[in-house]
This record gives sequence, structure tokens and C-alpha cells, in this order.
Amino acid sequence: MPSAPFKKILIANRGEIALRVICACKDLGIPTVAVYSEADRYSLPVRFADEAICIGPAKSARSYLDIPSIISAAEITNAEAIHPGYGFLSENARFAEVCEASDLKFIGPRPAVMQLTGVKERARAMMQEAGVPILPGSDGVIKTEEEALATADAIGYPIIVKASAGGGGRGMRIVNAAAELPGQLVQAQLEAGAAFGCDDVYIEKFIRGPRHIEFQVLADEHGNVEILGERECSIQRRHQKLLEESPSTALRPEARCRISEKLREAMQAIGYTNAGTIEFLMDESGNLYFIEVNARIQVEHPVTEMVTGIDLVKSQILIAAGETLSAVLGGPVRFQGHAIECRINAENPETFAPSPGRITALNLPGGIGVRVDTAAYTDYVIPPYYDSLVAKLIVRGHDRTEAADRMRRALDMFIVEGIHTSIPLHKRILADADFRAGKLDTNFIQRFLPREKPAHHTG
Ligand code: MV4
Repeated sequence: MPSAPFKKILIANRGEIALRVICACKDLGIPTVAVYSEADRYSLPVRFADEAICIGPAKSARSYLDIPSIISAAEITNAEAIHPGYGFLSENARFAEVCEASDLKFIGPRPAVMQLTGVKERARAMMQEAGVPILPGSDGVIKTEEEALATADAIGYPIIVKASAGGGGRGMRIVNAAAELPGQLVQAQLEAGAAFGCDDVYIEKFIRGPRHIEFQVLADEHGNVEILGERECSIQRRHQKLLEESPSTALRPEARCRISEKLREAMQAIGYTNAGTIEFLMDESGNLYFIEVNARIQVEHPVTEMVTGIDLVKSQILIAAGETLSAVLGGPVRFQGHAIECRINAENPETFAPSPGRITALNLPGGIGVRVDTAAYTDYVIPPYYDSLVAKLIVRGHDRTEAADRMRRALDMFIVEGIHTSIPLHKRILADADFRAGKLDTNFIQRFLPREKPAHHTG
């Protein structure tokens, strides 16, 4: 048995993903440090990590986003590496930089690469350079109304103005005609400036009701890159994914191979390392267009784990320790069966408002092909300060039908009392004829939200 890749890992996160990282560390024989806010004192990551350090009050800005507190915790405990999870500091290039400067290995891409992927129109240009299809759009940042009008004229309406520093749907404006463009451009710039401290925007052709399909990347620190298939993430509400699956019913093997090979070359060209996700939109004709890179492990990573049998978090740690991809993967990547994930959120089923509070009763489903990633337990109190994800229910089947049937069984046996959850919504989705037929797009969820106005930006 070779020695552990790191002497100790600090997990700069909370909830189910902190616990997920602890599991990977335990499997690798690596001691862990949990950091927690005052609101998370009675959390499972605190209980199951080897050490736990309180880093501040409930508000994220003063705990999970507080770089000096986290670095201090790592230094006090002699941690050798930091896993950032998703959200919080996971895509903060400056945090990655401070880690390296403090002699702590950041488990993620290099800071310079995170800086590049964080600037959307630069990532776009880089992908185009590498031969990955992108949408018609501006050549970099749009500065003036004249530039905007000329670009939009050339590509044709509708177009979308996006914040260069955006992501997750923030700072986007759809423009249907030239008359609206000057106003929307200024609005987008103001919104971007306020939200991200940078008012750079760029323009793309707007695709109505696309599918959202993303590819999982693993890359080592020796120039080797593998693409681990795709995830279909079209079922979203307000840019929050609700249900993800792999493979996508819309992707033919030939298209999967072609895009994967292009992505492999592109990721190699930018020197991408560790885990990452490349997001695409698919139009009605089945064409894929790159939109953005997520330089982190994602919430929905278990879907890929279930069809490949590869532990992505363990892979991240081994890659960060300098292992080669072939040693990490131990052979060719094989895809088997179909996986579906339902995000169980603590939210009001009608208003989707967060529903924090005490879980008075909890039954987690199990059995063959069922996995639950959660940090919840009976009597756990969901704090109001963070996102509303309480559990991820992931199932695997030999094919999509078996996976969907298994998901319905598991949802029926998933009991959460004391708070409202998205379980009833998931039951309705799984029973839907279009869902069963694999007929999905980003407008799919609208039909399940009769009290909601359609989101203005989906057209
Ligand atoms: C788009 C688009 C249509 N055309 N870009 C939303 C989040 C961000 N990652 C990109 N987004 C979109 N970009 C062009 N050129 C539609 C969306 C979009 C969307 C994308 C994926 C999943 C759900 C969505 C919901 C609304 C809008």
C-alpha cells in the first residue's frame, strides 16, 4: 500500500459536499479537517472529520468565504491541501493563489487557468481557437452601442448580452430587436458591474429553449486529459438544476466522440488540470455550442460516478498529489447503464421559497442502485443562511427506464418530515410522458409551475 497522497486535507465547505470529500479522504486513508460556521456546529462534517475548527459566524462572508480564517485553520492544523467543494471559494482564483503562496495544495485547477475560465468571452475565444463549436457572437468584449448594433445585425436577432464575469444566469439580457439593444446593453453593463465589479459584456446568438448538456473533464498535471461523458441538465428552474442524468437521450455516440476529442485537445491546450465541466447548449437540430467552463467539482458529479464507476473526488485528490491520469483511472473509461439524480431541496413546493427548520423524521431510501448524498439526519436543523440542498438522490439502472422506475420507488420511500421539500415535484416530473420519452429542454419545467410566469429570458 503506497503512502497517503496527502498528510491531511482541510475541507473549505459545508453540508453534503463536505461530507462527500470526507468520504473520499477516508477511502484514501487521509486525515481531514472540517471548518465550520457557528450555524454548523452540530453538522455531520464536524462529527466525521478528524478535526474541526470554527472559522466564524453564520454569514458566509465571515466564515466559508473568509480566506484568512480558512488559511489560518489550515496552518494551525498542519493541513497539506485544501478541497474547496463547490460554490463558496471553489472558483476563486485569488483563493487558489493564496493557498499556493501559503504552501497549501489547492485541489483544483491552477490559479491562472481559473482566471481564464472565469472570463467567459476569453474562454469562448480559447474554445473557438481549439475548434470547439461556439455560438455566433461578438469578438470579445462589447464596449459601445455601435459595436453592439453592428454585431447583432451581423448575427441576427434574437441575441443575448452576457456578463463576462457572469455564470449561473446572472447578468444576462435577451434582445429581440435593434430598438431594445441600447437600453438592454446599458442594463446588462450596470447589472454586471454591481454583481461582479466588472461591467464587461459580450454578445451571443440567443437559442430558444435549448437543452443544457455538460461534459465532465479530468486532467492530470502531466498533460493528460480524459472526457468522462456528459450530463443532461435541462431540467432547471431559475438556473438551479433540479434533475440531472447521464447519458443524454439527445446525444448520438458519434457526436459524443467528436466533441469529446475536441474538448480533450482544448483542455490540453490551456493546461487545464483536475476536475472540470464544460457546458454546452444544444439547439433543436442537435447542434452543440460551448457556453462556459466550470472549474470545480459540481453538485451533479455523482451521475457521472454512477455510469463510469469512477470516484471523481478521489480522482481530484490523487491528481492534486501528482498522480497520472492512467494511474488514477486504472484503465479505459467504460460507460454502463443510466443514472439520474434528483436534488432534494428544502423549499416550499408552491413558492419555491426556502423552507429551513428542523427535520423531525427522515427515512433515506436504499436498495440496489440507489445512492443518497446528504448531511441531514433526524432532528437536524437546516439553517437559513445557505443554499437549500438537503440531499441528492441518485439512482442507476441498466437503461433509462429502469433508472426512472427505480427513482420513483426511491422517491416514494424518501420521507422528510418537519420541512417542505422538492420530493413531490420530482414525483410529478418522473411520471411525466415527455420526461419518460426523453423530450427535454430548458423550458420543460414551466409546465410544472402553473402559478409561475415563464422566465422572461427563456423566450
Ligand atoms: C444562453 C441561452 C440561450 N442562448 N445563451 C443560462 C445560464 C448560463 N450558464 C447560460 N444560460 C443560457 N445561455 C445563449 N446564447 C439560454 C440560457 C439559459 C439556460 C441555459 C441552460 C439551462 C437553463 C437555462 C435557462 C434559461 C436560460
